[in-house]
Amino acid sequence: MQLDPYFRFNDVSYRWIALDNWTYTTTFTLSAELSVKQKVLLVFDGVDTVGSVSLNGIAVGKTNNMFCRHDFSVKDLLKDGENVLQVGLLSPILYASEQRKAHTSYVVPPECPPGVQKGECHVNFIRKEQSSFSWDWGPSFPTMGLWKGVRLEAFDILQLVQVSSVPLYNDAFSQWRVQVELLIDAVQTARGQLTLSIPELDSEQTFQTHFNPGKTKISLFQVKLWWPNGHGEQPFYRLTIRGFQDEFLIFSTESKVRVLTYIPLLPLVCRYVSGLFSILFSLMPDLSACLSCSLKNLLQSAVDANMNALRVWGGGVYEQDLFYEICDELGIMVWQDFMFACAMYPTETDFIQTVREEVVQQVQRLKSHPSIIIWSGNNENEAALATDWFDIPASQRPKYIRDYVMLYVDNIKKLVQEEDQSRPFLVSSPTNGAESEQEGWVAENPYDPHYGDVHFYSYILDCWDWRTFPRTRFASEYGFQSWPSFSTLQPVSIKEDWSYGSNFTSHRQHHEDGNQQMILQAALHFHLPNATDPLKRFTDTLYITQVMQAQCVKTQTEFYRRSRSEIIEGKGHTMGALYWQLNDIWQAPSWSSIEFGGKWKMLHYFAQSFFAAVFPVAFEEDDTLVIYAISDLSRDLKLRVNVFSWTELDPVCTLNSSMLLVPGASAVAVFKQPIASLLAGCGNCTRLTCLLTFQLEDDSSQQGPTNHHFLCSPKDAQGLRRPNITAKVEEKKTCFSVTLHSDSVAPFVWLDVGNIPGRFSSNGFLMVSRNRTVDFNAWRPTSVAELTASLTITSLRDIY
Ligand code: BMA
Repeated sequence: MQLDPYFRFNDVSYRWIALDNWTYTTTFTLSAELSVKQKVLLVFDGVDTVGSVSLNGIAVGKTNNMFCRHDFSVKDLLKDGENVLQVGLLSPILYASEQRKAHTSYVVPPECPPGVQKGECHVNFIRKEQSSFSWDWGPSFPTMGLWKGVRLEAFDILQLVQVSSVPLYNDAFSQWRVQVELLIDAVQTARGQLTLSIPELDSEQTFQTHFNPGKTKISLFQVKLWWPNGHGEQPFYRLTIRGFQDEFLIFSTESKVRVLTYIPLLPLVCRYVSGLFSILFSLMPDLSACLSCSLKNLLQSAVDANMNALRVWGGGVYEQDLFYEICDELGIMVWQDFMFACAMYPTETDFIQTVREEVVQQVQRLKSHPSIIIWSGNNENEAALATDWFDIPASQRPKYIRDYVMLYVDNIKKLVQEEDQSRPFLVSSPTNGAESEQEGWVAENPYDPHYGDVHFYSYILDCWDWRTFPRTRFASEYGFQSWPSFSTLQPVSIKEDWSYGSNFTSHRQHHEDGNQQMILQAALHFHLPNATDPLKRFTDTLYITQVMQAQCVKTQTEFYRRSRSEIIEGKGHTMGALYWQLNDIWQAPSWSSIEFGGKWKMLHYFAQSFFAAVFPVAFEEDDTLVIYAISDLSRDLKLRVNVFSWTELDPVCTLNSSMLLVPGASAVAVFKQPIASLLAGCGNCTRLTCLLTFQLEDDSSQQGPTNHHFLCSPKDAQGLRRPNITAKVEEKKTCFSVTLHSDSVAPFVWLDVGNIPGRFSSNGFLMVSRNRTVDFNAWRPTSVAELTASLTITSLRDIY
């Protein structure tokens, strides 16, 4: 049997692990240096989840919240020589179920996840990553263990537990200033002196102070602002803090300070937010070969696809420090949820108490990161109540609403605002914001496009029809599933799994009817694969799901981006589009645009274009073709439209618009023509025989990517032929190039080099030229021979 937990059906085979209790034991010898210190703390940065800690056989404390850091004072329990540390961990499944049983007064739904998820019940009763009991894109792996660092910390007088800094705007001086906060643990109160310096600013400030246990706040330093990706720089300063007592240095620490530009997101958003959600980065961090490189790679992939925002979603975990550090550096704005998702939660004192501890600790840990632009209380819990996901009897509704307000408003919101005045707090997502508040925090319809943010999913309606999408103020979730590529699935499957109807294929699908929905959506516009070779048919099917997903999310995102500057029937000014979801935690179908392992799906390549700073989008309204120029920059732009026939690689005709000023941060119509008149002026073109490409230009060159518009579904296209694309791989200085030659117009040209990790400069494109060269950046050493042998090229006409 393969031991890999991700192999085939091992998620179910390994269920016993989380049904058992486990004990971690280690021994260590106390160093002479530590043994003489006045205070010694045993620190756990994270215990997952329900644990009892003992040292040398004596109980030192308990844990029941994986999001909390714990420290236990252990000076008196330590021995010279060998010490034995034990952490006993209870099964999270059994613990959750016990908690549920003890909660007899009323039900806290949902009791269990839908059957298709093959998950565990009552996850809302345990402060643990909510998706670890399964989700609609993830397996049930209720992990247990010490998921972060464990160490001894020792000191004589005091130690700094946390240094944080937040920006505050000083109205009197019209300046941004940094407020530095020190969290101190002290054996006793001590008088001393504190020196804070930022060498880059040539600035040093010294204070006489009392080092008390708890918080010390200091406001100082005028600094430069941090801007999101695409809008400016991400400068930082090195802040040195030194504490002295009687001239002796008692501590010294250095941290990075960045000052967030205040970007009010809701209800007014002044800059467009484009990007997506990330789910938790890794299910089992230890299984990622190189955690920091894959994390960096993942976030760089987001930036390279022109995203400037990510949401750390409430069903996962508060990410590790490195995640936010990289976001700070790359200019990625983070929408940070608190870890509550798609459920009601208990409000007993113990539960609220541990949540309060979690919230304070996490805000203190994270608030220095300028990348975090907003806190949000939960994922979809307002919507769950408002639209009655859990069939709560009307008579009991007030009780659930009271609990909801108590948890997110009276506790979490209040605590966050005490800890951090520099950022807005949203109670839920989606929400109507101030309107929800007026309606008692649970709006009648939290999905109302007139207010706040909206989540919108529809798998049945035709995703090529923009009329089906809500013209929302902020599209904070939308998306479509697709399958990952064969090279991602192959290592965790065997031959008998490689068909769309196999047990494996249905086992990995955790969203009800998901596999069927993908095929039906694809069939609206494409011929489905019909190869007689079963493996080809399977890989072609994976391909068509990716084509469908990429095209659906493209259409929807284009609709949101072009809706930024207009209000129609009271709706519009869409100021953000965050699609669901960035990455995967196993090899399975999901809404992600990046596969498990980091390979870009076709959608991610599409995002590179549809999130570009300058981009043209086309749509039809009453048989009229309308093209908008979307631009984050103020530019004089003109439009060039090329009309191609499906059979020819040279344009049938070309149309040019005159130059028009497109103001920065706007979307404006630059072209409008009835399709009939457009086609009449263009050879023998009909909707079935021709298609359009179009691009924006300034006086000298093309601005932004080329886009295209199909005048019919590709399955109805007349003249679409097999393109017989050939490729030549060559080695260049820093990458490889792949030069393609095509016999005819080819939509959705997909290059795949199997399990050679890396990325193409562009992929999934429409080929309307005989030759095209793309680059391949490999993430490990490879060769022309290996790439040539691995390369497969698929385009739409190759699958039927
Ligand atoms: C959203 C998310 C997740 C879910 C996704 C797809 O609502 O918040 O709960 O995975 O939809 O169903």
